[in-house]
Amino acid sequence: MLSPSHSATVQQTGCLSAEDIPLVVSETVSSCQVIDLHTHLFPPSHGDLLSWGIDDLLTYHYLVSEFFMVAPGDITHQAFFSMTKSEQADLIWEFLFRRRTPISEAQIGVLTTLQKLGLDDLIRNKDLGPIRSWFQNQNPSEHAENVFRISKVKYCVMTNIPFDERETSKWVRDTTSPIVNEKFLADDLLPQTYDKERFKTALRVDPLLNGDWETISNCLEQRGLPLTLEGARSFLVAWASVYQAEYLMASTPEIFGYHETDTGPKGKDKSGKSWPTATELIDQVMIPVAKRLGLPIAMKFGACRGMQPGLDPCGGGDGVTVADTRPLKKMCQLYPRVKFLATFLSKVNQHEICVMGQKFRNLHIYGCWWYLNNPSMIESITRMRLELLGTAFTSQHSDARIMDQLVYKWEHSRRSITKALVKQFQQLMMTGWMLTKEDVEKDVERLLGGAYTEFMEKKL
Ligand code: RAT
Ligand code: ZN
Repeated sequence: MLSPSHSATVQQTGCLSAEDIPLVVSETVSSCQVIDLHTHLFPPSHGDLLSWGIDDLLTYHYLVSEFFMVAPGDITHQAFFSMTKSEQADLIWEFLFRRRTPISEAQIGVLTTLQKLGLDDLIRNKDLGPIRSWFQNQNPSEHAENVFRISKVKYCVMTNIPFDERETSKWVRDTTSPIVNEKFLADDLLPQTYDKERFKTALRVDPLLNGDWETISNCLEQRGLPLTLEGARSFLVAWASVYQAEYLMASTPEIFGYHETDTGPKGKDKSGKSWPTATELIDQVMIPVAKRLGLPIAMKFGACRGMQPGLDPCGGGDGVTVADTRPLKKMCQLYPRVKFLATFLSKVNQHEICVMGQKFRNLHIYGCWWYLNNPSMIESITRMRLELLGTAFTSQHSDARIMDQLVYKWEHSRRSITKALVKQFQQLMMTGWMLTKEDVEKDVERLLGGAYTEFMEKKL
């Protein structure tokens, strides 16, 4: 809601004055429902796959990495990961929140989350016990809905990995349930009762981009499919239908080549025959499946997996690398009718990828991913994107792994997006352009999900 004085200005002229901009933009951004187009969340009906609550928040991999920077040397990675989750959380609380000022983005994020959940008094006492008790008293389904409401997330897209048995067991009865004629048998599908308006799905296909035929062929074998590229296509078609996927997605390995930059097969099978290359798996499996099902492909570039293997148990061992943008350029050129969504992890890649975003009608840039999901970087990257792309991009996705993280990731992102937009609108108004509150609402809605929907719906 606008404050009375600002409402008055708007009502008289229909147009905003330069002084109105900060408040109007901040109120519009903070009240707009967002589409969160990449998360690692699951519905409460998927039981232990859904992470939520204070112990999960505190043992999030960003915080585990930060803990090890300051923890005593005798707490080894091995010793830490053999503790219970609550013991790990206790240590992180002690070292990062009590002995030091919790000033990093991930640390402030925990506190913003608790504050927005209404736990201000408990934060003041810095006592983890009562915070833990509060979470223990929440019902997971009601809590998830509360988090959606507080963070104003209309829906989130999950990451659904057909190569991961822990996940597939929530959708299909057995690890050996067969795929016949590109389908699972109806009797093998487990009923899904979750709220499909809140949780959408995406089919994750990393082993294709990794050229990891071993993982793929093991899964084909389990499902009674031939160990061929055709078998791989049937596998993905069957899973896309189980999940009702909104898009295919993958992150690339650190060294990722495609066509002229592909370095060849990544291994051999037992008979000594080379595995298919990543290029073959992309061109002959991923692209044909995307075309056939009419699904876009979301790609994430620039993760450097396993930089610190000691942190791998919590998913925190990965680093960042400047990615080669040529493979994406090549895919956009070769397949102008296939839609690609892309995000890059390195700050260094951001300018290059903005320019690429202007050149290809089948490319949509989204989000400030992972190590970029920090206020200063979101603000500067969003500003650059506004300058180069107008509102034809998606400003953020949360990548939340813990349900409660939606609260802080969106609260903090909204603040940074507001700052970037205010500056850009002020530039616009210096030209004498008449801007209404409706214009601002339309632009904000685009940045927070509308541009994604427009891209998904547009005909190429
Ligand atoms: O952001 C993260 O939490 C990372 O660990 C990755 O999972 C990344 O988001 C990915 O999707 O690969
Ligand atoms: Zn992710």
